[in-house]
Amino acid sequence: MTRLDEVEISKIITSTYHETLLDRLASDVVIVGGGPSGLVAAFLLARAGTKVTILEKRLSPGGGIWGGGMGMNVAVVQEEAVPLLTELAIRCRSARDGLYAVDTIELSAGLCLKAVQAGAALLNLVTVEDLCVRQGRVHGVVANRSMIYGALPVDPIVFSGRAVLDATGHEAVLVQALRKRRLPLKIKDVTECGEGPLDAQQGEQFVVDQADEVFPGLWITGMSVSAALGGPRMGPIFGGMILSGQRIAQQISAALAN
Ligand code: 48F
Repeated sequence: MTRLDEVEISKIITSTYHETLLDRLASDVVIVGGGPSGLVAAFLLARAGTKVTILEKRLSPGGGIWGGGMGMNVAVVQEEAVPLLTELAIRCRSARDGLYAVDTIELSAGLCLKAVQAGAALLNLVTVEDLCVRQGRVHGVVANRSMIYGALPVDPIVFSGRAVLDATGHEAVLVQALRKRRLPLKIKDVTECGEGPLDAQQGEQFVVDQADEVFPGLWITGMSVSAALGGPRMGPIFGGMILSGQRIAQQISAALAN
């Protein structure tokens, strides 16, 4: 067995982590939220050679996938999402009428694994609380350790990106940060209502069709789209999240290429 020195173990953790942190203070794309939509966007962008950093406030990324429906760890996806999941080696079992069952452990773990292996850096336990805006354009996010955020009077630090993606799910944290300042979004103002009542068919289409740039430098994907625009919620069906992440990756790639 290799001889162990506890301080050496701590040095490896500290130096490796800080090397990544230093490198990732400036990225091409900062993705806030490691749920299905953010992870899919991260995978596709990173695979295309884009420098992607995901900031996730919880210990475990995966967002709303893990619990499936009512804690039963099965996710349902539509057949349109199956080709991408198959490419990611995530198994989808045909159920009925164009619907497939996916083990949520395999889905969460698979999306995380593929995004990181494609080159995205995922920093967990980091809570994003605000945006940096200069000359009418988002150019970064303001973040703190999740354990510090809201608990201790300690200043945050900044992660910059040429593009920032709000993939924070039901909270649409970054869109709300702009709304609070009354900064002019390219979308209608729905500050009062947020998400609409559950309608799986409409909700799934909505998060794909409406995923877009909402302010110069800021894009939205997944449930953030519904939360930001007042679209319907959709319950435990995940194809829309996968396809929304795919759509926004294409948009961001095109924007960065210009
Ligand atoms: O909620 P989440 O899974 O968002 P999504 O990718 O997918 C939605 C579905 O899971 C589900 C659904 C399907 O029908 O309705 O809800 O749109 O993932 C959002 C991630 O963002 C993290 C949060 O912990 C979660 O992992 N997050 C939220 N706020 C912050 C954040 C924040 N301020 N800073 C960093 N991460």
